[in-house]
Amino acid sequence: MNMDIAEIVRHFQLEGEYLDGAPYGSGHINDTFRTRWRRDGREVPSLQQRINHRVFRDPARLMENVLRVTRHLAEKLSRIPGADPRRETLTVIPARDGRPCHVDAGGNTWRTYIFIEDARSYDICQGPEQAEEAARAFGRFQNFLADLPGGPLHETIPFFHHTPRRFEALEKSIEADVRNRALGARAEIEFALAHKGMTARVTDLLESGALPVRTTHNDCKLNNVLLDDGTGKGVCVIDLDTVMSGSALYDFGDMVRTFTPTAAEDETDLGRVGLRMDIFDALVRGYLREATFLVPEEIGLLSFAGPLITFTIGIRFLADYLQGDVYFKTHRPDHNLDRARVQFRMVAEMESREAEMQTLIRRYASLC
Ligand code: ADP
Ligand code: GN1
Ligand code: MG
Repeated sequence: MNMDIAEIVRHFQLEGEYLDGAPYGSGHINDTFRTRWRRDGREVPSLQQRINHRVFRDPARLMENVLRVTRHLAEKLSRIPGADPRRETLTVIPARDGRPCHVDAGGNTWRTYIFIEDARSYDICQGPEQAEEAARAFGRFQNFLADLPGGPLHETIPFFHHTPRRFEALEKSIEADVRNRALGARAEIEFALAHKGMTARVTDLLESGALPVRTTHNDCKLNNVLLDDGTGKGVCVIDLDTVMSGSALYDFGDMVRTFTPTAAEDETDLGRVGLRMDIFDALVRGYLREATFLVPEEIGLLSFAGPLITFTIGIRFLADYLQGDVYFKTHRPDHNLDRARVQFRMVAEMESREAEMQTLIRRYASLC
């Protein structure tokens, strides 16, 4: 990454003396920087992001979504005694020309958010309490968006969680095998093809109207929620680029995918990859406390949501591996294949424990 961040920050409505900036976070898509400023004798951070425009084809419309969502959340928070809208939702700091983002000479779109201090995100869940807090934050986020005015948000990535379409893309990448990698990924390809039967279960129900379409986050990874350093409470849901119409099931499933594993998303030793049922328990408890809007049809499918999105992300990693690592950032050879393997291991683990998960969900759902 060779970007002149000092040049970029000049274009935003930021006061004080710029000190320095460095890459930040572990996201797979955008480029994030934390910059430091001296303001009124105090050192303060700020957050800049370059939107990946190969992934998000229309950054201007994406920013319209972000503004609608963050303003709605800030307005809700401003009516809750003790809540802090500048900390509990993202706040866009506009460019000097008043626009929500700045386009640099190379055609890259940049934005600035208030940096939320004394909080952080985690790649691996530290325990049940953390799972409960993070799940509550995502549940509350969905709840707040249930009455978002102004009609549906723009679709920033078409068919983002459409598992049958993701499966078709995988089939094409196996067929094309442009990097001659299919042979080395034989076991993963077999696993994927054997699971075709699960792919359309939720999309069919959404399309027939049997399941509700809601405004959802669509990337409910554990590392997309900031937790308070002091109290461990969920502070702010971040990474709003994929907030759009979707199913609460994919959001819940992404929490199961990223909260419950005993190892990292890209662990190379599969012997270390397992599912923590104590974390699943806490996540269900936290989520159902806030997601009071769920209908019985959704609750009945919660135990399937984890395997479904984990499989979906697994086939996306596998397809990207076969295509030559063109979508997700990779940091070593076979990185996407390692990620796909972990996802498939987790799918198998979740499938073998689905009855246990169902029992826990029923218990908490009956308490709500
Ligand atoms: P990506 O789309 O690449 O995943 P994110 O928007 O999730 O990018 O940001 C990457 C990381 O930067 C997050 O995991 C989080 O740790 C940190 N981060 C993002 N926004 C903020 C913010 N406003 N304040 C503090 N940290 C942030
Ligand atoms: C990407 O941006 P990040 O790292 O939060 C991806 C998600 C995947 C995730 C897998 C826009 O999320 O869909 O689930 O990686 N985001 C996009 O970890 O494709
Ligand atoms: Mg992220």
